[in-house]
Amino acid sequence: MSNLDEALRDIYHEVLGRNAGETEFHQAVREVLDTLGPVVAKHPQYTDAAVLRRLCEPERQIIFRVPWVDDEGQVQINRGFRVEFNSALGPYKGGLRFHPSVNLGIVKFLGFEQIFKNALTGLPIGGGKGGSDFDPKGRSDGEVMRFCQSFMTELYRHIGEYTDVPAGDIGVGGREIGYLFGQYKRITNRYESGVLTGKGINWGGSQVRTEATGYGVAFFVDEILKTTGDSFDGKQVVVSGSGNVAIFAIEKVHQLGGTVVACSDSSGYVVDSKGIDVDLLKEIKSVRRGRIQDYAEERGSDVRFIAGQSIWDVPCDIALPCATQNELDRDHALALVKNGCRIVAEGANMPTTPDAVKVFVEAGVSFAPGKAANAGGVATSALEMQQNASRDSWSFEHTEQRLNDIMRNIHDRCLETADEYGTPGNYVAGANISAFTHVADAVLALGVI
Ligand code: NDP
Ligand code: 2IT
Repeated sequence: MSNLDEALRDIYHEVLGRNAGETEFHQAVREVLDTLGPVVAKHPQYTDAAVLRRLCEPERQIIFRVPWVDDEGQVQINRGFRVEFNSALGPYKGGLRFHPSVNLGIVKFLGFEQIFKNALTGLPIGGGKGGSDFDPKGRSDGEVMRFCQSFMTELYRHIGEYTDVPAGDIGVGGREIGYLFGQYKRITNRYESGVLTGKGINWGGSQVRTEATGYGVAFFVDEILKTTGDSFDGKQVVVSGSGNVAIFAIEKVHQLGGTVVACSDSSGYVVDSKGIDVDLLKEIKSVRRGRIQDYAEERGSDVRFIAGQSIWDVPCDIALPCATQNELDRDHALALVKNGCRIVAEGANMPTTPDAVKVFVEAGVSFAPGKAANAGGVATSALEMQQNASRDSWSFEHTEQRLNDIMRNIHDRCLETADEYGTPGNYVAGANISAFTHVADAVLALGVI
């Protein structure tokens, strides 16, 4: 417990008491509260109207049974979640995660982060998140479809283009969004495109949504580099994960002149000093749904696969954690700093533990938190909603330009806010304060609801 002001400490204890055992949610709240002291001191109206306490309590939490039949004819039971956290700025917006580790605390940490991330985009979207403890790994297309249909058979009554708009996250990509949208359309008899984002290009999706999170992370890092007149040229980059976010972060880093020398999945990592071959990676991970070890085997002899070890031991100038929460701890941070890493930007949500963030800040490493650096995905989802609402579709170039502008604006707003509140260069404080004041003013304006 560092320097939490008394009022903020009370809120934190209320969150701990009310949400026992939800450690990731506690961590996400704590990280925001830790930076808000100067804001609540300057603006007593936020405390008077209990804005923070309201932001820490979801507007609605839905938990439901998801029964489905596997390929052997066995009945399987999973648990589904949708946490509709805050709708002061717009309909609840945030992804669905299908992973065996999903529980209420995980969904709440993600939903809480999403409120602030979505506020930073400047677009009219509230915060929410959902998912299931369903594990898609090793499941057939038919099993995934039946699971998605059962999941939507309950979820459909809670969502809508003006209510709550889910999208993908870990384990949920284009295939799953297709099955979910199909079932929603069938149950409601409405072609309500704006009810889900991440749709296919020929049935209501947006150009660049697939690429957006990873591209956005690379654009954000490019802005950090530009603050010192630097660029990606000649930079060695390490990216953890090899899913949607990681793949497109790697692609854009290469386009901007950097070299990604390592990436990973939950079984280990590969080192490819010539630079990761993104086309091969896409083929193995997205098309064949294979393992990162296959990459090493197919790419050739100078590529090593290292099982079960930390990717953060690989020397780099820039580290982009793009896999999952708490994947980068204090020891990993110390190793990165020792090896000369100068920039860390979170493609994943909360991948860096609080102790690791401290190591980076003390070492003068530029550290960009996920709610700023990975906001490009949800921002492009909001652009998809705009296109759906106007029954229009934009070109790749136009949409990518919008994404680039949004990421630059978020970057600049973080730095300006950090300056204004006396923590120059601190992207964590800048992101939290800027997002909080934006959403808090809307919460105040709407009264006690
Ligand atoms: P994917 O399912 O496409 O990929 C996830 C990647 O992370 C895989 O390489 C996976 O390895 C690895 N991974 C997942 N869980 C673990 C774990 N417990 N331990 C180690 N590795 C793990 O998901 P995304 O790329 O979409 O999401 C990655 C991160 O980015 C998540 O934190 C997500 O919340 C965040 N994010 C995603 C956005 C999006 O638009 N998709 C937007 C903003 C943030 P394996 O295959 O072995 O499981
Ligand atoms: O964490 C995230 O921002 C996402 N998974 C994307 C959410 C969205 O609605 O596009």
